[in-house]
Formats: sequence, C-alpha cells, structure tokens
Amino acid sequence: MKASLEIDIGRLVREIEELALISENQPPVVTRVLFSDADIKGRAYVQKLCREAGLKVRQDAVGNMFARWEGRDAGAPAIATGSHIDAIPNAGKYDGVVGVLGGLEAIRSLQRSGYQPGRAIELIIFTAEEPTRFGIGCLGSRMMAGTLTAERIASLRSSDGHGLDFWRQRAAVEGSLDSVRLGADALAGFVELHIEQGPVLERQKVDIGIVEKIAAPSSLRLRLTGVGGHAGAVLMPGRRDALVAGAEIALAVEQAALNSGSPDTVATTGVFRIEPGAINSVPCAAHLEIDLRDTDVACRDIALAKIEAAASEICRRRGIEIQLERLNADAPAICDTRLVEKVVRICHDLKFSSLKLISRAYHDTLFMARICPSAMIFIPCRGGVSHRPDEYSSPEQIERGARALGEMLREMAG
Ligand code: HGY
Ligand code: MN
Ligand code: MN
Repeated sequence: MKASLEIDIGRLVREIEELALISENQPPVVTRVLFSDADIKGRAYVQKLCREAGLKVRQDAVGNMFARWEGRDAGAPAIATGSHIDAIPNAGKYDGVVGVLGGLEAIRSLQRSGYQPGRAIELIIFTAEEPTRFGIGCLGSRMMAGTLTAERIASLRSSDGHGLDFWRQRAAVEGSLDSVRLGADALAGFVELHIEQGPVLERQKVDIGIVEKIAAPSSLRLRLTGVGGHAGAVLMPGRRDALVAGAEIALAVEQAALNSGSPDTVATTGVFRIEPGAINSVPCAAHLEIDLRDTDVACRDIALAKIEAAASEICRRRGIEIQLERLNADAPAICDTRLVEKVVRICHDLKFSSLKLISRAYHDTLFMARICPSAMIFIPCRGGVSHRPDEYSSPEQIERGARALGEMLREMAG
C-alpha cells in the first residue's frame, strides 16, 4: 500500500492568504484582472513558489505559465493539473487559486513522499480564465486548444479599447501567438482542482465532487446608440433613450432563461454601462454584456437566438442603433470517464465521500478536454458562494481536495 500523502495545509493556507493580499482592492476583496499590476505581481509570486519547489517554469506567448517536474520517461507526454489566479472585480480568495496552489502543494507532497513520476507532471497557470479583460473567458486554454482564429485574437479589445498586444507588452509577455496551440499528443491527461461554486456538495455533506460535464457557456456584447439631450427639455414622445432600451433588453434576457423550459438555463446581464451618466442628461449610449449558459447546448442556443431577436426588435421599436457581437458560444465538455472512475476509486480509498455532478461554472477544463482526457475535482464552498469576497472553503476541505489530487497525479504520471 503506497504511503498516504501528507498535505502541508498550514503552508498551503498561508500561501492562499498571501496571494489574496495581491489585489487591486483592500482585503478581503480580491480583484486581479489579466495583466493588471496585481495580476503581474500574483504571477511573480506563484512563479517564485514553483521555482522554490524545484519546478522548471516557462511561459507561452499569451502568458500561460507551465511549472514542470521532469519524469523518468523523458519522451512520454506529460500529465498536467492547474487552474487560474486571475480574479474578477470584487471576488474571493479561492476561485482558481485552490487549483493552482493546491496543485503545487499536491506536487510538493509527492516530492516529500519520495515518489518519482514516470511522466513529467506540469502545473499550468492559465491566462485570463475570467472574461473581465476581453469579454471572453478561458483565453489561454482556448488558444492552447486552437479554438480561436488569428482574426478573432486580433479583434480582442478591452473595455478601454486596447488589444491583446498592448496588454502582453505591459506584462512583458512575448512570442508568436500561433505557438500557443498545443499539439494533439502534447499532454496525456489533465485534472483541475476547483471550488464547486455551487451549493450541492455542502448541502449533501459530501467531501469531493467529481465533475462529469461542464455546462455550455455563451456571451454577447451589445452597443446601443440613442439620442442624448437635456433631461428637462427633451419631451417623452420620440425619446431615443439608450438606457431604457437596455433595461428592456435585460428583462428580455431574464425572460429567455425563465421561459426556456429548462431549469439549467441561466442568463445574466452582468455589465451595463451608460453614457454620459449624468442625472440631467438623456442616456445616449449603453454597453451591455450578457452571459447565458445551459447544460444542454440546444436549449442554450434557442435562448440565445431569442435574446438576439428580442434585442433587435426592442431597438427597432425604440429607434436605437444596435451593434450586437456574439463573443462566444461554446459546446459543453464531457470529462473522461476513465479519469472520473479513477477519482471515484481514490476517494473511496481515502475514505472521502464523493458525488458525481455537473459544473455550472466553466473552467479551463472546458478547453483542456479538447486537447486530452480531462477531469475535475471539486471541493465544497460555504453556501455555494463564489465571485464574492465572502467565498470560503475550510482548510479541511482544501486538504482533502489536494490529497485526492495528489493521488490522482501519482496514478496518471505512473
Ligand atoms: O464564470 C465562470 O463560470 C468562471 O468562474 N469564470
Ligand atoms: Mn471565476
Ligand atoms: Mn474559476
């Protein structure tokens, strides 16, 4: 019987707390948007920890970081784990970070046990899992999977109008972008540790979630242009108020999800900016970003078409000009059944209760599953809360996740 792995949970929790202090906001609020000063500092912090663990660190042309533990079988494709450290505005400490620092601690616990991997083991810190910078999530893993054309990459714009090259230069990330794509046999397998970002595991008092499927995400960006003017002088008939048109669209978004016929359809108008934003000035423009998902891609696509049709009809009726951009509409990911069964058995051996479930949040595994057999290990988070400063998983929950991950890596690396 293999010696069971010892996770240094004290150290892991300290590192999670230290990384949480690297934020664009005051603690406990974490914000670390792609290639911001906080993101750049956070990346340097994690790279330092990886080097201290004796891992060889490299970075690709879009900033995906790879920390590698060489295997005995140098020619064999590596296996990998990892997640992200970028964080949306007003976020918590654990989303993504548990998979990065928990992945590093899983590797260190294997090193301490005297284990020598057959295949190399890579810890991947993905670029821009969050959509905040460019409106599209999983930018780094999408490009590793080769799902974005050169034109699409060139068209990426942050809200202040800058393209990807501006942000890469800011972060001293260089290289040709078409070198990011991984070859079909680059990796033999991938497994990501992540907080559930939902209430199921806590409600059912289960230690470990084993993801079978990741829901199908899509997002829209709308630019509405009306006619501004003096709030006192412009009478109501014939107004072309961009905010009110946007508000009607946001209600149509909610209706499309409520009336989709599927309890798994979720739709959110998460960004709604107006111009000029003065109390006594009729809004002349509105910028909306809409997030729509479902576990069933056909259902998602019906709701997506409904939202696009409603937005056009509302703007036509209100005399508002609309620019509508579909940023992404991705297929769901199915996790590899053999890896799923491995996690089931590892949990059994470790005496952790486990439950197979669907991930309603998307993750880099959504795209890694297009490159190699992939799986996800979830741990509970308090109240299912995430993308909020009060996001929380206990040291015991994190330790169980890291131990299950460590055993998984040991099996996958042979
Ligand atoms: O939005 C998501 O599902 C992920 O947390 N970025
Ligand atoms: Mn997130
Ligand atoms: Mn995440």
